[in-house]
Amino acid sequence: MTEPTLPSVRLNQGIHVIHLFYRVDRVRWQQLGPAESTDARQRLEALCAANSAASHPRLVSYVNVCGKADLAFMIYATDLAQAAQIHRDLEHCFPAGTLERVFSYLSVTELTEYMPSDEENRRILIEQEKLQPDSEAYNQRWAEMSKRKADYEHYRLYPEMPDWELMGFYPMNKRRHGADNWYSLDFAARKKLMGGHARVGRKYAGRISQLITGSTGLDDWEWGVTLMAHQADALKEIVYEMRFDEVSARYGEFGPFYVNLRLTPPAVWRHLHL
Ligand code: 76R
Repeated sequence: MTEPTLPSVRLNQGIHVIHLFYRVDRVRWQQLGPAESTDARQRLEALCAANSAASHPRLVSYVNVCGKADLAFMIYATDLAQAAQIHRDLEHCFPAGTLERVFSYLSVTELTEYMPSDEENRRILIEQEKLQPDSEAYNQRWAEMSKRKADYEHYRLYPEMPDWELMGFYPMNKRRHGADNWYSLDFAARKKLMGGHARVGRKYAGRISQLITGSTGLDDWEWGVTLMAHQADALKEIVYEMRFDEVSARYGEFGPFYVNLRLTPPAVWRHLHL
């Protein structure tokens, strides 16, 4: 394959994430010889292997459960052109006319506006932990907090998502209707509401690993929600519990839900009888 000569299109920070959902045209697929199916699988395996970094570039294959789609993919890439190229190379793995795209989503990783500020962290050390500013103990705790914050921010921007058995995806908006307009709340009110949201979310540590990617101005919804899980009840419980939280109850609007199994290309082929 020749090197793509695309313009480099990078973010100030973070990476691009693409979710893709395809149906396989079974009638067209039946017309293929066995060698064509094997060739397609091998091309896809090679493309996944070439894009298998822990964070990015990364191409991960899934199958959709229940048939809203057959195949699903996630692409993670620093450069939009690289993400776009992986998308096209992925489609190029398949014989012409065999793939029909049923849903796609473009979003980017981002830092949250709602993390504690340095001033709030300083107050925690002085008022809650009763440390003397500039004492050795204070400086040590400050260094610990700063390291944790830097690690956390790095992980938000350059996520290393686990290959758990399930990947749930849905897009969402914050409501902008009449009295329920998220965007007319002031920052302090939004921050307080998001604090409640995060408390619910943290209860699912170990059962859910979440990736919230921003897509305002990039795709038809404002965020993509990707939830890795080992079991479907974890997906159901977190979404159910969050529905009672004011941020979701009052301001959340949701698009279609896709539940997908993580399978490598050979397992995808066996599962879908390709
Ligand atoms: O990043 C953090 O952990 C800080 C706290 C936090 C923020 C800022 C957080 C925690 N989220 C944040 C932002 Mn979330 N999240 C969702 C959904 O179905 C629904 O009702 C909502 C879909 C889930 C399931 C979820 C899970 N979160 C956001 C935003 C952006 C809002 C904005 O900027 O205005 C959206 C749209 C959103 C939606 N969230 C968590 C979780 C979980 C599991 C956590 C805890 C993560 C952890 O501490 O490890």
